[in-house]
Amino acid sequence: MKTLQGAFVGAGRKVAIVAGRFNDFLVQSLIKGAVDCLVRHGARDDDIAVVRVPGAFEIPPVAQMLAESESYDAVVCLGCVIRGDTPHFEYVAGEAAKGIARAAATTGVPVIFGILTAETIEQAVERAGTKAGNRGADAALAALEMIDLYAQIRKRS
Ligand code: INI
Repeated sequence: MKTLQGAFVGAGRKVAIVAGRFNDFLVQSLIKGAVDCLVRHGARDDDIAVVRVPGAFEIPPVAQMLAESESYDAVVCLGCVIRGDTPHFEYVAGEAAKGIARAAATTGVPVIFGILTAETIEQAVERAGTKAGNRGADAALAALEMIDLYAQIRKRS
């Protein structure tokens, strides 16, 4: 039996991070966690680009452009959507998830979903670098793993 799985190699990897500005207090922590994770795995700070967009709804088209640019090995999408009193949350989070999945499926470049979707601000805070970890760092790690996995699969086919 052969098991294929990606290694966490940061050296030489070029990664774009697309981050919403909405709920910026929390998104800043996600960006910090993602950059810290990439650099600690060997990526060069100069090889990481952070691209800011207004909110999570705007992340997919920009992620798609970056993935198609052939300048990055992976695109990490970061944002924070918190449920309010209206159905707005469903539209924003739903479109972000669908668009990111589409970008990943159509470009052949790993496009990673690192958007926090939370019922409350407290839940979001817990996942942005406090007691439930940092979703930005998790997303960066997933990006490194997927870059390496894609390379292995391409080499074999
Ligand atoms: N954008 C977010 O990233 N998070 C949210 O919680 C949010 N809410 O709740 O409204 C949000 N809305 C803005 C949206 O992403 C777009 O920027 C806006 O609708 C303009 O297209």
